Amino acid sequence: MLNIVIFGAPGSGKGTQSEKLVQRYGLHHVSTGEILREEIASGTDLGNLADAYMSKGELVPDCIVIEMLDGLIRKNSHVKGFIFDGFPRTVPQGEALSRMLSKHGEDVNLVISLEVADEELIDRLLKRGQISGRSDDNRETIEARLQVYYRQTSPLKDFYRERGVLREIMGVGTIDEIFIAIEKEIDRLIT
Ligand code: B4P
Repeated sequence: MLNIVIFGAPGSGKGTQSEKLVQRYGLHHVSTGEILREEIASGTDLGNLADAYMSKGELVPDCIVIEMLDGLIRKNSHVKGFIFDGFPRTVPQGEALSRMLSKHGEDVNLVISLEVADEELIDRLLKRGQISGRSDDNRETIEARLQVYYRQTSPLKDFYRERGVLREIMGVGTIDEIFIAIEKEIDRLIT
């Protein structure tokens, strides 16, 4: 199995690059943000709970997201590998992911961290908000999400650096240029 984490601040291009990676490598895409938004749209109990956090730019509690992922990995243990997009977002989530994968004799093979300056992130998300109507793409919530990223999510970079799997990639440029840089890292690993 090839298990890749696409990591980065909100708006760094995780979702955008993940879609291209799925097409290129045939991996199973797991976007916790997408799953949670679908739950919200369907009005499930999980969706209502998640909405209370997401609309404020906060993270949904670890125990909820980890349980969600555990079921998903178990159900898809036959796939070629996973692209984890937006998961893990905290160190406990990172530890849980390794535990869950180890049950299948696997671990995270590569973490691609997309590096983008805050002003560019804010700009992208404000633009997306105008088209997508996403409730968390407004200035106040974007700023809260960035703070949450630096406080709760960015410590994962050291977590993965210590494990020797972190690769930092400049997330600025055209979508295709960034994709080529990611592809190089993956191809180095699998060839
Ligand atoms: P996510 O759905 O993961 O969303 P994101 O971080 O905002 O977006 P992403 O980085 O994927 O940006 P994109 O490619 O779309 O999370 C949303 C919320 O869900 C979180 O805040 C949290 O509340 C909750 N959540 C999710 N996972 C969780 C977890 N594990 N634990 C707890 N809570 C969780 O790109 C953004 C924009 O930039 C797009 O419009 C795109 O077109 C544009 N863009 C991309 N690449 C570009 C480039 N190279 N140049 C110019 N623009 C570009």
